[in-house]
Amino acid sequence: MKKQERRTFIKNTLLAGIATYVGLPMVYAENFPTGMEPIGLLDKTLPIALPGKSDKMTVLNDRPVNAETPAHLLDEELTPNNLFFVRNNGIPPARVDVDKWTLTIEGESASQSKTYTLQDLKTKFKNVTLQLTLECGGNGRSEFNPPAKGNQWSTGAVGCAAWTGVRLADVLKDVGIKNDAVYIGYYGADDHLSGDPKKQSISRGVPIKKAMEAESMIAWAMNGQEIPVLNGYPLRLVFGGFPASCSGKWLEKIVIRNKVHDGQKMQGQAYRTPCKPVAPGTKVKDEDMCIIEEMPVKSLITYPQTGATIQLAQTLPIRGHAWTAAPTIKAVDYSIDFGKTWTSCTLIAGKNRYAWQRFEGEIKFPQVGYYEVWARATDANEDRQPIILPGWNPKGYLNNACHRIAIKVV
Ligand SMILES: Nc1nc2c(c(=O)[nH]1)N[C@H]1C(S)=C(S)[C@@H](COP(=O)(O)O)O[C@H]1N2
Ligand SMILES: [Mo]
Repeated sequence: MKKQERRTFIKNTLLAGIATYVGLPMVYAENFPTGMEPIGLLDKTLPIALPGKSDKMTVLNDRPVNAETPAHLLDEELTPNNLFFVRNNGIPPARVDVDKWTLTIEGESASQSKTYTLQDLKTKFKNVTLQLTLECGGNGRSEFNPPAKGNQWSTGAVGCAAWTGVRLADVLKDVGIKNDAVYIGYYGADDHLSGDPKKQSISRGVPIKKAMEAESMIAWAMNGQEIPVLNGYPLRLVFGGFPASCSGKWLEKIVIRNKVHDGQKMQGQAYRTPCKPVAPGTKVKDEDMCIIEEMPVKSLITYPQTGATIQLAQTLPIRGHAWTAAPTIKAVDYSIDFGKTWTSCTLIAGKNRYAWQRFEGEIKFPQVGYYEVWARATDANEDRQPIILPGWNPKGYLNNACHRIAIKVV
């Protein structure tokens, strides 16, 4: 990390009152003089810990913060808060006063403008807890060739948590939705990287039909705890099945629009793929790019860790999760012969729609050697993961190729 970047990063985390130094909170951080660097951090050999996050995460960037989760650390039914991936486009709000936090709903297709405190949301509407999978549209980007610019996510920009909050539909209905509503857009309290208060780092949204789904939420808790600062504390949107970029963090405002929301990163090439497939490397005009809506079927092997060694006499248990925007996952199969034959796994039903589903299998290997275990999910729409790579696209979105792990049988 460059010195200037490091300084800004430290200053920002300090201001947030959430500075962590090798995983510990910095006590009395509010007294620490601005412009001074903690002596511990001047020692470049010490790792910088992300606030509220495990040091086992892979940090891709620290300004803005982007970190993903190694596959074997996603083995639990629900992703622990300290292991849930982070994708920030800007700088999280410096200070959050929960008691003063408000959410305003307005827009040309809202019958009125209405502002709620967190307490209002918690008490006026039915509280729900749902297991929802969030996956960044760019997860898997690192495999595309020619490479696409942006965070080089491998497989870990995904997680599934139990989110507690209210249904977005209940709140929108309380405000009143005009007949001409087509989209909702969000605004969060994070700052643009430039520091310009007039600029948004990101302001995306979803079609009104998606907003009104029973699983579309405004959440204040994650796995029964406060949402980590880096994941949107104290309030965020959560939409399963759509790119996670739609799930606005540090949520302050929702606009009900009479046209497709035109906020930051809704236009141009961002979060869009070519409307018609293109050859790898093709430059595609903005008007030929379409907004990503439903995320494709996908799965991840979370046990064992890639590279595991087993004895020939042993049976290898495997497991992982599969998810889709379709109503359910229908099947997960595995192959140990590079896709020639497939064996079906046991599949466990999800708690609710958009929860990822556990799959399990047991493998007996025929002889000593190097193997790969490939997993392939098929959903209720009969959509199935491609073995190698799906269609190339300029920004490297939607890579739902089969996950592969290496196994040594000795
Ligand atoms: N306000 C705000 N919301 C945001 C973002 C952001 O930078 N600012 N990033 C988006 C993107 S691109 C993704 S993939 C998800 C990531 O959510 P997570 O960091 O909680 O995993 O948040 C989305 N919501
Ligand atoms: Mo994202």
